[in-house]
Amino acid sequence: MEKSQVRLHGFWASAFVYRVIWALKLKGIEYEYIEEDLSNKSPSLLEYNPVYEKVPVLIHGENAVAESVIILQYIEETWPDHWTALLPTDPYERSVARFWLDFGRQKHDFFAFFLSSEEDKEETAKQLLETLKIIQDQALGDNKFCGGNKIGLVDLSFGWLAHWLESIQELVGIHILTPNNLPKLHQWTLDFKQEPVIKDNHPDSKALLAQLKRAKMSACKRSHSLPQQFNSTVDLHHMKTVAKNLRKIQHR
Ligand SMILES: N[C@@H](CCC(=O)N[C@@H](CS)C(=O)NCC(=O)O)C(=O)O
Repeated sequence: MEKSQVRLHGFWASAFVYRVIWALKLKGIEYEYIEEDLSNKSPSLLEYNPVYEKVPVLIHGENAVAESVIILQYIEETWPDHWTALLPTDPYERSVARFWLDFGRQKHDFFAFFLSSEEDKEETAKQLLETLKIIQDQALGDNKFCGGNKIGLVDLSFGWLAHWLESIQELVGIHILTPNNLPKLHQWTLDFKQEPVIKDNHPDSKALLAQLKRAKMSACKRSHSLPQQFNSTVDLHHMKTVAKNLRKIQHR
């Protein structure tokens, strides 16, 4: 396979981008990585993802694929037998994996926790804990990984729990994903981080923490009322607005 056939537009601190990097590396797919300056996006990124204008975008030959979870499935379907399978072959088990991929897309407690203020951080932490319990009890169960004994697309999609949540917990000052609160999910993060491809490919934790701090401060400066929107009845519209504002200022 020609290296130039596969290209990935990304950003170094993005958990969405890392999902794709991990999938490509686990599959042994060679690719060219293009780092984007998100405050000054390349014409190619705007051309390849004109609707959302976000990374990651995967270019395969003449085709551009956007949205991390869709890219993950594209990779699996394009190279099903390359090195390792990342989705079950059984249609029902595959549908279960897709359910969890979709679940991750629908949940926004992570952003609420990240952007929480002193006043509402306990409440957002509680909400996030509920979501993590569902992931632990229903998606992971008694398995080592969500896909059974080996890592799969669902694990990759929850990869933000491993490095990003650690930094965010430090930033907010509340630790949710502890061995006491979530013993199995905590063990999952340790196992996940031990996988060679994950171990070798993640953002530097200090740089990530600094980046997240900058992003949160800018978001809060931009809108005084912002953190108050994340109360127990977090509303998706607000979340989307906040996430959009956050992304705009994130890379200044
Ligand atoms: N739902 C998208 C989210 C991607 C996303 O939010 N990417 C951010 C970087 S972490 C981005 O490109 N932001 C630039 C912008 O919104 O202008 C996915 O799963 O790929």
